[in-house]
Formats: sequence, C-alpha cells, structure tokens
Amino acid sequence: PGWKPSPEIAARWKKLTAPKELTEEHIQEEFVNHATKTLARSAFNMDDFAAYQASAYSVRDQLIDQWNSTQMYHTTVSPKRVYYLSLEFLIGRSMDNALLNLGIKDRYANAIDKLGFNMEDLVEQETDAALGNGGLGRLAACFMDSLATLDYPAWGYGIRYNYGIFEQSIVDGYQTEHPDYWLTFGNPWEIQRLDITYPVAFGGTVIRSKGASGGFVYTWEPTERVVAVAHDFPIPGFGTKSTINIRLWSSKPSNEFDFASFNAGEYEKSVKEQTDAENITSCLYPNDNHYIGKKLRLKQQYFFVCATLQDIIRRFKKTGEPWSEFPKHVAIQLNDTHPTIGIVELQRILIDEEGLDWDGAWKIVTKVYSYTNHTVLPEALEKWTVPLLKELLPRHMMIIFDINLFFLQSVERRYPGDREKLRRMSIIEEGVPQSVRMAYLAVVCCHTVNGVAELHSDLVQKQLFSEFVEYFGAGRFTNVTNGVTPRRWLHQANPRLSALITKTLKSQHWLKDLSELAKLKQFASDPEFQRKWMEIKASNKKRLAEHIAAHCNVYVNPDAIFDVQCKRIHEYKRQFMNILQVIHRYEELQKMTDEVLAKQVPRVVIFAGKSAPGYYIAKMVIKLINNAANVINYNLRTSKYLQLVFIPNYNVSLAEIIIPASDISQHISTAGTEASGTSNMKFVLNGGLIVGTVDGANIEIGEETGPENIFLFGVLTPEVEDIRHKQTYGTGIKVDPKLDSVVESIRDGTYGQPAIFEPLLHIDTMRKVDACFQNKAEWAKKSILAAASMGKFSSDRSINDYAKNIWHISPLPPPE
Ligand code: Z16
Repeated sequence: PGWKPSPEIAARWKKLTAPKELTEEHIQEEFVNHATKTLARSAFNMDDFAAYQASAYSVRDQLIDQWNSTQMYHTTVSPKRVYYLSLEFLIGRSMDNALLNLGIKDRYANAIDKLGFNMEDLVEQETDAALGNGGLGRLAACFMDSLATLDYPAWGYGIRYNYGIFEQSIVDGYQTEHPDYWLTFGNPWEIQRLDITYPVAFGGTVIRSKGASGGFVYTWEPTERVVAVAHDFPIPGFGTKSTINIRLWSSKPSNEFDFASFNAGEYEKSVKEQTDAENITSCLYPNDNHYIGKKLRLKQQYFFVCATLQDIIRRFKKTGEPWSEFPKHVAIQLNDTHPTIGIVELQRILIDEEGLDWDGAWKIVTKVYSYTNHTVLPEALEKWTVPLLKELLPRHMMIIFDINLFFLQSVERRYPGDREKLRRMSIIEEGVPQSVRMAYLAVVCCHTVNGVAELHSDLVQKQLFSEFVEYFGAGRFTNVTNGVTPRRWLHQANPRLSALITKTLKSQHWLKDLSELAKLKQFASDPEFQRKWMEIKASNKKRLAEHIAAHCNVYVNPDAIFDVQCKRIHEYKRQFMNILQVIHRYEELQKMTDEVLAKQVPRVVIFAGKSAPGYYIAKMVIKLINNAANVINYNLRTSKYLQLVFIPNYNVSLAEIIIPASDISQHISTAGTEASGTSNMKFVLNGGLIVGTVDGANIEIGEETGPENIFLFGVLTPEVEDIRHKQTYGTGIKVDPKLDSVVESIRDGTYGQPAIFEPLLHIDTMRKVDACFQNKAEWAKKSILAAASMGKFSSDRSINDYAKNIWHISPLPPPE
C-alpha cells in the first residue's frame, strides 16, 4: 500500500463512489455510455449482441460496487472464511441471474425497452461459462449462490480455462465435439487482476542440508516456473448486498525464465516454454466420473492450489496473528480429491518456508482441510503414479511418503503385525509403478470427510473407507445432502411459476427459505390453482417444443407426456436401459389395432447429454438414440403416440429450458452408483415427477414427497453386488412368449428381485405413469405436492449444514 488518502480526499472519494439511484434514466445513461465508450458503437451500429454487452457492462458496475463494499467490510472484520476449492465451476449465464439477484431486472428491462431492445432477447445472447462437466461443477456454482445469499464470508477458487466443456453437435447421429472458446468477445463477468499474480514452480530436485538448529532443511530447486494471474467473478447474493468472489487463475509464462533462454539465443526453446506455461489453463478435462492420469491435469491441480494457498496466506498475514491462529481464520473445502495436493502444499510451506516443525505444521493442516467425496465408482478415484509425482513435485512426493510413514506407524501400533491391513490402508498402493491413493491421502489429512446424500455417505463409510472409519472413529465422517439454488432453478428458469408461488404465498421470502414451499400443499387440490399450475407447465412445454423444432427438426406434440433424461451419458446412468424401453414401447405400438392405438397416452421421449470424447460405449448410445429417433419419428401411424428426440449440446442454459418443461424425468442409475444427483431436485422443484431407482438423493426426495408422488422402482443397493456376480457368471436371458408366466413371476418378486430384470420393472413403471397421467387433476395434485416438498433440497440448507458442522463459520451480513 503506497498511497494513503487524506481525510478530505477519503471523504470526496466516498461521495464519488456513493451508489447513484438506479432510475430509468441512469440505467439508460450507463447503457449508452458503455455502448459508445467501452464498445465504441453508436446508435446506428448496434445489434442484440452489442446491446447485451452494453447491458452486461453496466450490470457489472453494479456488481463491482457491492463486491467492493462486501470485501472491504470482510477485511475490517477479518472473520473465519471458507475457501471452496474446485477444479470446476459450471456457472452458465450471468446476466439474468445478476439482474434477478440484485432485484433490478424489471427496471433494466423497462429502461432498455425504451432504447429499442428486449431484455429477454439480450439475455439469450450470452455464452455459458461452462467450466465444468456436470453435477460436481454445477454444485459448486449453486453453493456459491447460497454462500452469497446467506452472507457467509466465502471465496471460490478454481481455474479460468480458455476452453470450457466442448460443444456437442450431432452429425449423422454421432456426437461431434467442437472447442468451446467462450472468451472470443471478452467476458464482462470477470475482473482481470493483472496486479494479483503468484509464481508456481514444477520439477527439479530437492536438496537436503543441515539447518541452524541441527535438523534437516529441504530446498526445492524447480526447473519450470510459471505465473498465476487472478480473474475475479463476482457472485451476488439474492436479497442481500453481499457479493462474494470466485477467483479463477490463468497461467502465463514467467518473465525470468523465458529471458534466460531468450538471451542464450535459444529462441524456439523460449517460445515453447511460453506456450507450455499458457497451456496449463487452456482446457477443462472433459471426463465426468472418470479418472485419466494425465500429467497436464496434475499440473492444473497443483497450479491452482499453489496460487490459491499463497493468496489465502497473504490474506491471513494481514491479521498479524501467529500461525497457530490460522485455523481460526481459514476453512478449506476440497471439492473431490482434485485439489488434494493442496494439503501437501500447505504442509510444505509451513515447514520449508515458514520454519515450523513437522508436528506444528501437521496440527494446523489437519484443522483446516475437509474433503467431499462425490463418487464410489473405482474408475473415478484418482491415483497418481509415484514417478509422475516425483518428476513434477519432488518435495511433495517426499512429504506424502512421510505422512504415510507416520500414519502407518500408528496403524501398526493399533494393529501390531497386521501387514495386510497396512497394505490395504496405505496411501501408497504397491505395484509397478507405485501410486498415491488421493482419496486415502485426503481421509488421513482432513478433519471431516462427507458424502453427498445419505445412501452415498453410508457407502462411503461402510465400503470405500470402512477401515478408516474404524481407525479414526465415525466422528470424522458425515453426510451433507446436496441441494440446488432455487434462485436459478426456479425463479430464473421458470419465472411464471415463481410469480405464481410468490402471489399465492403473498411473499417472495420462500426464495430465501425454501421450506416455505410446504404452504403450497393446502392448494394442491384447488382446481383453480391446479389450472394455473398446469397452464404454466403447458407453456414451458411449448417453449421447449419450439427449441426442439429449431434444433432437431421434429415437431413434438405438446400435449404428450414429456419424458426427459438429460445428464452426462454414462453406463451407470443407464440411458441404454431407457432406450431399450422406448424401442419396446414402439414395437408394442406397431402391434396395436387403430382402435387400441387411439387409446394410448402420447409420449415424447427427450434425451440430452454429452459423452466424454473417448468413451466409446457412451458414444454408441447416442448413435443408437438418434437412429431409433429416425425410425420412430417417421412412422406416421404411431408418431402421434411416440416421438423421440436427442437435443444436442446439453448445458446449463439448455437445462433452464428443459427442466421446467418435463412431466417426468428419469434418474435410473444402478442402485449405489449415483452419489446424489442434483437435476432430480430441479425437476421436482419445477413440478416434474421422478421415475427413478432407489439410489442417491432419489431416496431422500421420495421421503419428502411420500411414495405416492414419486415413481421409484428396482432393487436396493445391498443386492446389487450379488446380482453383478450372477450377471457375470449366469447366462443371457431370452424372453419367449411361452415364458410370459415365468417373466410375470420374476416381476412379482417370487424369485427375489434381481437387477438384471430391472428393464421389466422399468417398463411396468412407465405403464403406471401412463395411467396416472390420464387423470389430470390427480397428476396436477402430485406435481404440486411434490414441488411443495422440496424445501430440504435448497443448496441454502446444504451450505448451512457445512457452515455449522464442518467449517464452523457464521454469516456476516454487510451493514446497511
Ligand atoms: C461429478 O460430476 C460427480 C462425481 C464425480 O466424482 C465427478 C464428477 Cl465430475 C457428480 C456425481 O456423479 C453426482 O451423483 C453428484 O450429484 C454430483 O457429483 C455432485 O455431488
């Protein structure tokens, strides 16, 4: 801090920065100012995109004012803050969300309307910030919305990828990937902080020498240096002045280094070093629930936690307090194992740079970190090989070996001579080469480990980490059921339903306390309320039908049941089982007489979702859906009763159109495989009913709605392993008509309920849905009751759980 204002200057400054009243004229002034100055446009050189940009820059100014005062206030109070570390933030669009959270949308829309632009059209101009794959990244974004809304002093930290998740198009039925260069026209929603940079180093060797006090001192001499530059994304809370920050790091070359080779005349080497440095934050890895051991990915992980920790430590040092107080100011949440190397980095900083001894450092580290597990699927668990870690982060590898040594020594003391136990619990997996089990590292070093739904947390404790539960005690493990933000997923995505709820409850407060939705239950059987509720559903379906017409060239019947499965394509999510059921339905229709056909309940089956580019089976499922669609939609006799579409490029802004338009949505993972699921919550919140398996958060959703307002089917988790066994060693099944009665007895459970027959149960469930849908009043009632039961699934509840039970932080509302 080089410059300090005199009291008079500070007063003048305060006057100059006092927020101006947001009158229509002021908004227009700001809009035109940005159009002419920021964009260098004129009234005769405008289009919807330029108007979007001008609006966005003026909304950004509003955000920055709030952001500044929030941050200044936090700095003066210096409370305990939570830092949410995530390799993914799947934010989507920002303008509509910012306008609604700031409560200025109508004013803006009116002001802009008088300048000849329609706000709804402008909002559509924005490209999604798609810095995530699926549930995990979107959860991080919902959590940031809740942290801001609930006034928690919180920061998100991650990577500013130049390319987000690829864009998907369908060519000849196949998925085709295109790069998502989302920054082409600049990004009004970030503040580039060229002044906030930190060095990050990789590679090299570690030198051990004798320190002054007799112990060893370790000096890391890296071979590669890059710089992390901060980019800040302000996140406004709803109905509060709190505006928090997601700080995303971008990599650039370090000057020292390229000068060295440049001056030595090695021009090409110097250029390569520059591009290598920039490449660290180029791309998001496009895998959901699947680990790929790429060196560049490990570099991304270390790069972002290294910069983040320097930033956190700089902020802490401003307090002037000793290191022992660090855990009173800092809680760090690891979103999956992706940022786990940050644990080791903090231990390294404390020992090698701050001069603490091992035990002193360890005490601090283990009070700061907590870890969320998001999957039990073995193929998703990160295991970095020891040679790769040694090559990239030699000092960190040494520290991991030390952590493991001390840990195994204490396990050995508890279970003397049990070498098998040591092998099983070791952070290092033996093999050629050895590898580091990142989840075990997280469990050993974190004070709390949580799963994301009751069933999942149970599996985490009983299967994944059972010996660690026994060793550390159950107190280290807990559950925090996921949630979603009702601001984006109802208020923004479904404005008419939001308005109906507000009118009915005579207040908007439900948007801050979602449990108030329960008051809608008293209107569930009211015909007038039902009519309004279903009319909104119908108009949302019409809107989706228009999108489908534009993007799939199919005119779907808006009176049909809209039956949706949109999520990443994955074997465990069983889109394949769903398409088999659709083909079965199609074949049944073919056999019907005209008379029987006329009695069928029309259905539109809607798929959407991306496959990881290298996931062959998932890509074949997409191809199969598209091929089936080509047959089904062109059968003129039956297409009134069954249509099938695959909507390309599923992303956040498409989800905002699809979710409010569903009658039913499918969440049919094999029991025990979907950790939670979060779109299930969004669908029900918007009056859609779930067809689902007894898995993840479906179970808890069903507990809230009651069994009559959710269509659950299939076998429970404990049976699944047994079934896998039988599936592996059993023979295939052939369903011959002669076996009808046999199939019937399998269905009714005479022989238990093996999961290989779940396709049969799925088909039965669909028949039940058809029957229910015909009774319009009953359906409306179920839809209302289910939505009214979603209070628990607000991410506000999740965040309050984390704050109270894991982070031990309190809200800090900004003074008026
Ligand atoms: C992911 O999206 C999830 C888990 C994981 O290990 C990696 C990724 Cl990229 C998902 C889970 O599959 C889903 O069940 C859960 O709702 C979501 O994370 C948020 O917890």
